[in-house]
Amino acid sequence: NGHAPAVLWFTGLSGSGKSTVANAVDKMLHDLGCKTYVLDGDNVRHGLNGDLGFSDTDRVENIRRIGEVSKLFVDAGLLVSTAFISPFVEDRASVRAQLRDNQFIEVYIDTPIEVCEQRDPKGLYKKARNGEIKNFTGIDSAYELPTSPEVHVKTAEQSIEACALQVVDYLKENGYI
Ligand code: GGZ
Repeated sequence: NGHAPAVLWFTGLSGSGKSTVANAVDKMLHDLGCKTYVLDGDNVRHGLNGDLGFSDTDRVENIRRIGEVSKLFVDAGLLVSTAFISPFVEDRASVRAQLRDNQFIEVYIDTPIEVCEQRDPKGLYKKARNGEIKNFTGIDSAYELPTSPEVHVKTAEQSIEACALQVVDYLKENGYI
C-alpha cells in the first residue's frame, strides 16, 4: 500500500465543486491506506493567508504560498489535494515548475458558470451580480482555462462519486497508487 507523493491541484470556478471532489478523492485515498492532506480555503485563507484578499496580486501570492506548502507536503511523502480557484495559467505553471516531473497533477473541475451560479451555495454570485462584491472570478475577474490538465472532470454531467473515481483511476493508471 505504498504510493508516490504528488499534488492533486484542483482548479475551477467558485461553486464548481473543487472542495467537494477533492474531499471525496481524499477519503478514497485514505481508505486505500495513502497518507493524504487537503488544503482549501477553510484551512488556508483564514490562517496562513489571512492577510490576502482577491485582487490579482493577492491571488498570485495566495497560490505561490499554497504551492510552497504543497511542496513541503510532497517532501513529507503525502498525496496532497489543493482546492483553490487558481485562476491564472502562469501561477499554476510556476507551482508545477517547482515540483519534479509527475508530482503536479492538474485536475480541472470544469463546471459551466451557469451551473455554478445556479448552485451559488454562499450567495456570492448574487452579490457579485449586484456589485456588492468586486473582482469576482468569472464575473469581473478572469479565469484562465487549463489547456492540458491531467484530469478533466465535468461535475454537471456525473455524480461526485464518479468525479472522484475519475481522479483515483488516473492515479492507478499512472502508478501513483
Ligand atoms: C472569487 C471569492 C471572491 C472573489 C470571496 N472571487 O465558493 P467559495 O467562496 O467557497 O470559493 C471562493 C473562494 C476563492 O478563494 P481561492 O483562494 O480559491 O481563490 S484564488 O485561487 O483565486 O486566490 C469564494 C470566495 O473565496 N470568494 N471573494 N472575489 N471567489
